[in-house]
Amino acid sequence: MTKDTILVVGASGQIGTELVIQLRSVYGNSSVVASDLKSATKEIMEGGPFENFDIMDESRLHEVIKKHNITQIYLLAALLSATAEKNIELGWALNMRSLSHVLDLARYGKIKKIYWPSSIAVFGPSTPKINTGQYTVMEPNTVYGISKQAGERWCEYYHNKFGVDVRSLRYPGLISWKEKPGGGTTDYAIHIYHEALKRQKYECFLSATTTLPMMYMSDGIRATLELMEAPAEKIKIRSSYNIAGISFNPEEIANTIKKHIPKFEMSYKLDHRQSIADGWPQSIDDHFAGAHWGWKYQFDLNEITEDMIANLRKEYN
Ligand code: NAD
Ligand code: AKB
Repeated sequence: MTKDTILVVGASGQIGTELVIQLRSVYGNSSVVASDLKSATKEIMEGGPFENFDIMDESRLHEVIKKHNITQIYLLAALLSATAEKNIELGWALNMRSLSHVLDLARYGKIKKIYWPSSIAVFGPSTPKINTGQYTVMEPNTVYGISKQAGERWCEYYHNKFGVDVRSLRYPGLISWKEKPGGGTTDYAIHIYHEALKRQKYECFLSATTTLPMMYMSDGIRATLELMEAPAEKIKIRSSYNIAGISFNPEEIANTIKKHIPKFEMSYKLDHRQSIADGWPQSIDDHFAGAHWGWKYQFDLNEITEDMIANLRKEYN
């Protein structure tokens, strides 16, 4: 059996920064090639191979695949919801073209397996908001959501038509402290911890009662590895799996922070991200992920707050 070599595209971002480290600890440092347009953390740059390239450049992608004998790709490069709304052409081009390059590599036998993340942004204002199901109305109203929904269709198509082993999760908003978030609507739930520690106050761009599905990064990374390591016959959904963690609104997260920083004050100044959030579900039904490959989240809101504050305190002290 040949050893797998993994390429992570978008390794310098919020998820890539943690995913590369976890993949290297499982598969070995030299078997995980990190790549991005910009440099990554010192730990990633010095801990194993790194390739600086633009995923839109298909010939460079082919060069990197050949150079490192890549067998699997984790494709993380994308414009997220808020950023993509500000540059819809780039949002669509990057999110779609990168996926189509990678799917074609697998179609023509150059790589064996793909991970590509989708998002709760595939749902839209007409989707039922509570316990949103795997199969439901999906009419996204952002360029990001449209690109994720189209991407899901392409993944399923390439699997059914060409036998491509592509796997995907509809991540909720991911909360983490190692890298700043990349321009999403759920980013407030990370900024709030930084501001609470730096200034004991935070001005939130979503309303106090905007409930969204969220998850701690360590759960998100574990879900990704569990999905990718599951036997192929267990992966019965080849568009993208709903996965759930917890749901909360800005007022609720602020209350957990006040337990650690009693002086913390929250104020609200809504911006364009409110209308994106208004189109998304409040909670997710992930029973297919549980039944097919055993998914269950671990971190609740109090545990997330405790861990975020403990780690960020070290940074700000
Ligand atoms: P991020 O913005 O933090 O990171 C994306 C990385 O891609 C950046 O380091 C960026 O430099 C790189 N990149 C951008 N354009 C590139 C290009 N042309 N070539 C190579 N690299 C390029 O994003 P993230 O939060 O780490 O998200 C990763 C993936 O997960 C995305 O597809 C996103 O839609 C999805 N996702 C994230 C979340 C979340 O809460 N973070 C939730 C749902 C889905
Ligand atoms: C965003 O807010 O854009 C992302 C996501 C939920 O896809 N965090």
